[in-house]
Amino acid sequence: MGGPLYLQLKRWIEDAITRGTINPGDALPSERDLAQRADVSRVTVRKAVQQLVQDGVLVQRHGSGTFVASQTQRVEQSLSQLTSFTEDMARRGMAVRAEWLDRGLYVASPEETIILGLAAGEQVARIARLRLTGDVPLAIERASLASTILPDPVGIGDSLYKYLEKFGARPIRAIQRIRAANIAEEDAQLLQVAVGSAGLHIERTSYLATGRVIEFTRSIYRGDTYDFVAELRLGDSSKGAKP
Ligand code: 16G
Repeated sequence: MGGPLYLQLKRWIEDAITRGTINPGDALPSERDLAQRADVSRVTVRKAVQQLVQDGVLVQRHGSGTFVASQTQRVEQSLSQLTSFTEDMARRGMAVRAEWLDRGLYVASPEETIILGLAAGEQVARIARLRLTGDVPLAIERASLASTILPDPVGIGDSLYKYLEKFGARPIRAIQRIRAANIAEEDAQLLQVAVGSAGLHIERTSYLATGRVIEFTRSIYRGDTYDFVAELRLGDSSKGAKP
């Protein structure tokens, strides 16, 4: 094999994972061990490992070492049910967690003011989360809600919908718009995918029974982990047609 040493080592580690010599979840041998086995310097090992972490092949956990990333299972989400991320994952028996990227009260943007039906100058609660199952990041969700509904964005706990439910403010209807997107640099890093990878950009506007908009969320989902599934039925215009 040719090319710089760290790239050769990187390929060697990738091959070991493909062959099953080391498996998802396994700890990578120590830097010193790898350097000895491959007869390269520790700097070379570090460089190869850094690249593999960037590519999402390896994950580093502070204090416990470097591991082979879990293989991403594709997740199917129905497009006809208004469910929360936590519920979707619980139904599949998958452990779910969130890493907070932002939560706080801000002066609403003109777009938020219009969509959420706020008064001019009113504050908005913004929550941004990286959603993961185990170590695998699936999506980034950035939600805006009226500050009257969510005066304390820090207090929501694990699930936004569970929190809203407590106050009788869980949405009962939503409009969701989905389009293809190439994942930009900052988001790609959070989602552990290469910059420009395929993703799904989703906007959800959710409503209360009264018709009031309760949530406006922009999300970016990894294209390699999510399938959105819709059930289609024969429309009204065909009523009366013979089966
Ligand atoms: C879903 C929704 C998101 C909502 C979240 C609440 C999509 C594309 N997005 O992920 O709009 O805010 O669920 O989840 O489905 P939580 O109750 O677990 O916080």
